[in-house]
Amino acid sequence: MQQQLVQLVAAATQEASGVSTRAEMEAFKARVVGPNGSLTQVMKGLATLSKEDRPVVGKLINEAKKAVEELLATLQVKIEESEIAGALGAPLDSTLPSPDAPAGSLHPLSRTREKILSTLRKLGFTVAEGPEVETEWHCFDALNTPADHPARDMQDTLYLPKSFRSADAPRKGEEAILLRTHTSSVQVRTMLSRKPPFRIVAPGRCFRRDAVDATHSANFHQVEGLWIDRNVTLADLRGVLDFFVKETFGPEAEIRLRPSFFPFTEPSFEMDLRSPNLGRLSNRWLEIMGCGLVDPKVLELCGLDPNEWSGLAFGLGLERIAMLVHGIDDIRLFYNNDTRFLRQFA
Ligand code: FA5
Repeated sequence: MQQQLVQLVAAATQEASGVSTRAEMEAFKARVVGPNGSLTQVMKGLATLSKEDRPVVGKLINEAKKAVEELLATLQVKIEESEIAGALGAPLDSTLPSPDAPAGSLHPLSRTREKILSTLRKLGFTVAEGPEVETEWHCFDALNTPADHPARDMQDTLYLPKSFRSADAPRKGEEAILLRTHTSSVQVRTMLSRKPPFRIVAPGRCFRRDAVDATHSANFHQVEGLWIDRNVTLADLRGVLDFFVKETFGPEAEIRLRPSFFPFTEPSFEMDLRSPNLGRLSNRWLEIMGCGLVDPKVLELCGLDPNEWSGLAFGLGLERIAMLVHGIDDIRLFYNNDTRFLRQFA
């Protein structure tokens, strides 16, 4: 019987090599494992064997059955592939992208960020980055923000446990570590690490303990601009901001610098924008960013001689710009990942 089984598997293997269609495979299957198939007949003979021979032959039958099942599985794959190739008119290429996956598109915040960066690149600004986990010194002290300034209050700043330290944070005593509240910390890092003159633009995430509403989020994005050179003036600031606003909101857009206060700029301004292209907000003055000339104290704290160097700086909220450009009235829509919202910007 062992000999019979070996021959049976050999014959089945030989026969399988000639099978090329689904109908031929079904017929082959019936001839071997169907009710009257060759292997089924051998299995029926098992009952006639002695009690001693049965386990030995049973094992051989199982092995033959397994070999036939493998032949059938291989045939199944071969036939499916040839059927697909027939339908496609070409061999199957499983590395091709699925036709069902629609192309994605940039998130409206990424799109707005790219537009802002490309506008500022035209004016010679290059992109700079800094850590989101920042030291208190980079976020506040170096920006002339004394320890009792409200911006450092535990109420609106997210401090991290003392045990947590960012990889490049200087290990100075007990200095507090926090999630940066603005991208102005990148100004400090750039002044400390680069030799002027330079113009940088720093996009990135910021974190504040602000109550979330239609215009505020605890995690939002800013874009910071810094230009350090000799004899940088308010005329340069106005020129940069006017160009930025016209590129972003159209050539009719106007700007207004309204005196304000930031500890790290002197003089400081809120920049307002007015444009006829803003739907229901058209022709109204809208506050969109803080700006000013870099305070000489900040230059000094960052190792630059204020008698030689001067600078301008500005910082805007990315969400605020994207909301104005697209007429979006709730900041939370940016973070919900609802594809019905996102698809409108594809
Ligand atoms: C600052 O953060 C200054 N560092 C900006 C600056 C840079 C001034 C350089 C001068 C020179 P302010 O706190 O106003 O300023 O924030 C700037 C912008 O960030 C705001 O106009 C607003 O659009 C955005 N912003 C602030 N807090 C939130 C928030 N919780 N959610 C969304 N956007 C916010």
